[in-house]
Amino acid sequence: MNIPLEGASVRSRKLERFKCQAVPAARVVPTLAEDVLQGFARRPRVLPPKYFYDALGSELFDQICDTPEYYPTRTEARLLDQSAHSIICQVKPEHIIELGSGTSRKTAHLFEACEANGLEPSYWPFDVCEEVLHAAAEALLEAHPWLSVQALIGDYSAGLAHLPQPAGRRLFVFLGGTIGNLTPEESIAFLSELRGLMREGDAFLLGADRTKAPRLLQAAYDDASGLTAEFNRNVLNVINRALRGDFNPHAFDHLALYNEALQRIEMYLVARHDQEVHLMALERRYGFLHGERILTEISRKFTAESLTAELRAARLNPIRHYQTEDQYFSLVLAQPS
Ligand code: SAH
Ligand code: AVI
Repeated sequence: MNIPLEGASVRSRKLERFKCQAVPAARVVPTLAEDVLQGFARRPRVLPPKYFYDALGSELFDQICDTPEYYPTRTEARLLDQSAHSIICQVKPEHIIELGSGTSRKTAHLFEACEANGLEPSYWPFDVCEEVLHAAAEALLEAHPWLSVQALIGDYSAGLAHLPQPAGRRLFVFLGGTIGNLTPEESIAFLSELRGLMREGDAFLLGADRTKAPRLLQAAYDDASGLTAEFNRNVLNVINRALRGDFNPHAFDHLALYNEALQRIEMYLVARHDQEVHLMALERRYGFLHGERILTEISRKFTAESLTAELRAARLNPIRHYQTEDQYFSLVLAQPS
């Protein structure tokens, strides 16, 4: 097989268009050790979802996006494809800043609309997972020869105040329905903080998953190929590595339930039998009873009204609401009110 080798000059031109920096925390957030200590003191035990995303977790999430059951990615991609031109023409961004950008696969629709409208914004993907930022940048630099990528590594729960503030009109983007992984309180605090950074002319594009038949939601979070289960269990590998632990991920079952009252998916790891886990770095042993659950993620689902209300609570004014015909997914373009 002939694999074309990339010329040194092509490679160096790509590198000139790529920068990567860490975003310092704007406030102190618990370390992984503190999150485990606090989360395991609660009942049910709980872990923050940001720990899913080591290199393997990001890769597993990317594979989940292609499963037949996980409708959000392809639905949002279709919606972005249909609405990107309208969004870009309204905002005319000089910078696109994406929070929790992951592989940036869907963001490509925005870049294509920029290209078609003679705009060349710079792209600032912000993610907690360094590996996914590098992989995303590599693909984007290849696909868009005009694009410069300023990757930002950091944890948005530690605040946004130290995000770089490039001059010019900015489109902030938060896709995938990741807003639903925050509690309502966390979400309003996060959106308010973002609102505080926004200047006249800036805009915010939010992707959010909608309420729908519980069986569709549950299937999306429990795919037949078992990828979501592997993604869920992987958080135990992350803890083992960070805290010299001896969790056996296979001693836990994956469980995804739709909580209708709270309009959210709840993802749990359920102990398959009584067991004790040693976290050496914490000098602690934790007992898990057969059937005991660890809450690893919530994924809230919105109505058009609850989504608008959440944005308004953060003083963000929705100016356009794009939704698929089946109302499976929403994209809302908002401006500071
Ligand atoms: N936006 C992409 C990826 C969604 S997956 C999409 O729509 O497909 C969620 C992404 O958010 C992951 O890449 C994860 O690493 C990132 N993430 C999760 N918690 C984060 C945090 N606290 N700070 C920064 N990034 C975070
Ligand atoms: C990143 N986030 C929006 C995903 C979701 O749907 O809540 C994470 C995920 N968890 C299980 N599958 C996907």
